[in-house]
Amino acid sequence: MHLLAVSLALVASPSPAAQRAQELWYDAPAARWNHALPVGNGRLGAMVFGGVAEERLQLNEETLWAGAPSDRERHGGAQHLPEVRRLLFAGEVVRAEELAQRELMSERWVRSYQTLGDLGLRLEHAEAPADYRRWLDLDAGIAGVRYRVGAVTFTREVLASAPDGVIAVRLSADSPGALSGTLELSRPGPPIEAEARVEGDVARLRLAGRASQDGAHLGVHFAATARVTARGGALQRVGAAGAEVRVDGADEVLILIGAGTDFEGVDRRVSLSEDAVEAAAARGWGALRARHVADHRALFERVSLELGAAPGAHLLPTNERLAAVRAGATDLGLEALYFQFGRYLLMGSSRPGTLPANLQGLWSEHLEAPWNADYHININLQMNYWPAEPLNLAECHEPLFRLIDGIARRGEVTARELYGARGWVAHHTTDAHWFTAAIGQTVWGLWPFGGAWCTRHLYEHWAFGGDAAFGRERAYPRLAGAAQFFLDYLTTHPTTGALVSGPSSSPENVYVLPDGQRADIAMGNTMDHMIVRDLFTNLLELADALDIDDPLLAKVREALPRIAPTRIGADGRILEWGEPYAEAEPGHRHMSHLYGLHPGREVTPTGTPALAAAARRSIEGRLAHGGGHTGWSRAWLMNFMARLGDGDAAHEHLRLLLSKSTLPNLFDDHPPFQIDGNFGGAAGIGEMLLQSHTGVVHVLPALPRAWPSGRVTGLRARGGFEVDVEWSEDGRVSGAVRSTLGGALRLRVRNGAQELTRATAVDEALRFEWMPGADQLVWR
Ligand code: FUC
Repeated sequence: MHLLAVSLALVASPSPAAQRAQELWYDAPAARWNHALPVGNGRLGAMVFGGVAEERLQLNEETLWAGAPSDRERHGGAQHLPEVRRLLFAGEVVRAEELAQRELMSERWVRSYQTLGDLGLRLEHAEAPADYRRWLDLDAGIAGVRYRVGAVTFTREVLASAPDGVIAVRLSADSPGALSGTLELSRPGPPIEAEARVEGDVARLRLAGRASQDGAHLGVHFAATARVTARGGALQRVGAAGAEVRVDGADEVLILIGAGTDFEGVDRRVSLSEDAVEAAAARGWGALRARHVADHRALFERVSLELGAAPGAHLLPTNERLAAVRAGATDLGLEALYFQFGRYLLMGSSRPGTLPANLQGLWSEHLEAPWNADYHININLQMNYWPAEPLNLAECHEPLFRLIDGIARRGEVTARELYGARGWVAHHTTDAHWFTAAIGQTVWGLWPFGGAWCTRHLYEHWAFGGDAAFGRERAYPRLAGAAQFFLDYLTTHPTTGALVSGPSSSPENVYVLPDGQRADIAMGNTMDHMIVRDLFTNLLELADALDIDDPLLAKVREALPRIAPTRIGADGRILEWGEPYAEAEPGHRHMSHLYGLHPGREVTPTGTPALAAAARRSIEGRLAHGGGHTGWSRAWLMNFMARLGDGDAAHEHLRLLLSKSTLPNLFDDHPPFQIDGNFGGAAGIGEMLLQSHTGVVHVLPALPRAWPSGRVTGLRARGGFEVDVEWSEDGRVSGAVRSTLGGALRLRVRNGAQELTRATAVDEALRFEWMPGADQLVWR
């Protein structure tokens, strides 16, 4: 809902130029995967290369994982826990670490998420192409290619339809009979079955096999179908293995691709490949396209952002705009495009009923992806979902809740076996089978806070949308189970008497002991406590609001103030560990001890100014030593700076994200490609425009000087509010807040001293205006 445009008509609806601005485009085919353009429907994805003589669509199906669920728990590991803790409290850190490594850790065996394969097209053209253009229209959700050969213009459109469950590719030409070439489905790696059949005027290419890695670990069975029709032309089976299809003299070619697996023991190979493409074919291209665009726009157009792009900026190819930013330019149009691209990617990789967006969303050409393209839950997966609520894609959050249900179930075993605790726990990473054991090295693996961090997403979904049934039935039990674990797990510090965590690492950093030895696990790390306080606070808030009566709550209330507080070191920075150890890597990419600033909410400039100042010094310390070198780390810095109210610093990190950590197709570069930075970057722009984590709807809390004027519609704030804002060079800010739940609205604008409070009714829209000179905030 665009309040400004629709209900209040303060400004005109987006201009055609603004609509064209929602496009990535290039004047040459993708030379590499990182130049290709993604389409996705949450379950199926394709990377479109846009070649002229040879087109490649690299395909994915999100459940195509090698490996199977297996029991990797360290059964009985809990008996060693007291000794590891005793050694750590006694300062015998190295011995503690050896014992923990030997007795608590499971082998690192995770298997990879894998590519489905490629659709290859070889097209016959007599001459070299001219007027080439390929694009990704974020607003329609369609990738396209257009070029001219001689007098004939060829057009290609590719979409991944959520309502129809297929990828559709349509080739056309403006002259009859101009399309000739061959098509093939293939897959790298182990042998697979590939076949082609032609029946009448329909060809069907089929690919089937089983995911494997290192031979021994067998994963899901998969099947893919590409159904090909060629209007006006002829189809025949060709190729050495008879697995290719040849098209001759067609006016138009339509390819419908479906794929499924037997993930979680449910065999959906036929239904999601063969049946899905036949059903889509019965609709025809026109209806498929229209249904896709309507479904896509219903989500995408909830939010618009204009930052006053230079006129004509969109006339330059996206890679050239990126190169200009790398050379020092600021491109406001590209910043807005990056924001919307983040929303587009979430829609494409995470829809209700699907698996969550993994480290690559769902776009991966590998058989062994970097970090297996798994679900790292020591920041990466959570970052993927930072934009979901504020950027108005709440339903795209749902797959994460499915993951939480999975790890909560398996995490009960880990809680019992590794810690002798009730409730549930998950460590630093998981996969599509939801394992929760501590795997690999202690420096990353011995960190039992991944699940608790995930639960803040359940809390946020409730806080933004106010769905009481969700709060009661889905959020509360998960938060309560995690809280139960920590009530059992936290231990009393022998000298301070405070409740502390441990043994655990501060992800994934190493500290230096006074004698020069290095270690990673400790008792009482700052992030651990911030996460547990966050969990306890969220749980109590949820229970209060929903009138939940549970004996657990009294214990949580009693434990909360006993958790060791955050400490500031002699150098003014927040201590990362319980003791003032030196970091082995002072520019480390993780800034775990700042969790309370973001995504948590216990550190705020107004509520805890000393901690906020110490957080800033901690950030400066990391940056002075090369911090922010991974894409996701840079994106996190944007969010921190926005929470500190420093729009210029946040914007500088956005510029650095674009110039140092962004690939030609705007994918985030860890390096290599990892999607978290895209989502964290989009969320960071959101945090610059609107915040609500303190209970106040704070409009433009971190507006940089680089954005003197602009307009945003459809952002969401906690408490069920939707906000439209417009600001101009003279400093005036005006906008509207719509309440979806009714209830009290507290409103603040920029750095204004005033806060307005008003009771709202459901669906009531309130207009406001702020004048900077007079620092006056009024309802209009
Ligand atoms: C965390 C990070 C790495 C990488 C990996 C997938 O472990 O420390 O940088 O992003 O996740």
